[in-house]
Amino acid sequence: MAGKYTLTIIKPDAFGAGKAGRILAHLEQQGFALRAARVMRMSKGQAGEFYVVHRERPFYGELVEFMTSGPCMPMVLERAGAVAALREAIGATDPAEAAEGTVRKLYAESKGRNAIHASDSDENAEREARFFFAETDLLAGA
Ligand code: FUP
Repeated sequence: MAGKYTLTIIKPDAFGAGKAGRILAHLEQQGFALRAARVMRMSKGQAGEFYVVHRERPFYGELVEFMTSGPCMPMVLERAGAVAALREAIGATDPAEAAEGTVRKLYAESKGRNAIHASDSDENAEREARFFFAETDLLAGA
């Protein structure tokens, strides 16, 4: 799936505030096509594993708490140059630093509660898509 696909998550702050539809519409307007989606509440184990690269960081515990605090919406999106395009569309980690018109500028509350996740490389997009979706779910959207 390299190149064309990326993995995003509408995080519990945005999902719980009823912003999922607006965020997806915003991304569709920028050329992203929805290829797989689910609504789920992550377990502590799942969130801890998903963010394992951050396990030594001071915010790790808070991040796992937040990601398990309510339902979220993982999705696979397709677009040319998907990973870089989505990183640009979501904006900086801290919404106070995010560019105008980005998802985080429009919808995020804070650096910790920042509305959306996006894979940062093709390799991680593949790993993260497989974390949430079965092979058949991914094939269904192909
Ligand atoms: P991003 O790729 O923009 O989502 O940011 P990172 O991968 O650096 O961080 C992952 C998540 O950890 C962020 F979305 C929010 C959280 N985080 C904090 O809560 N505090 C920080 O200082 C950095 C990240």
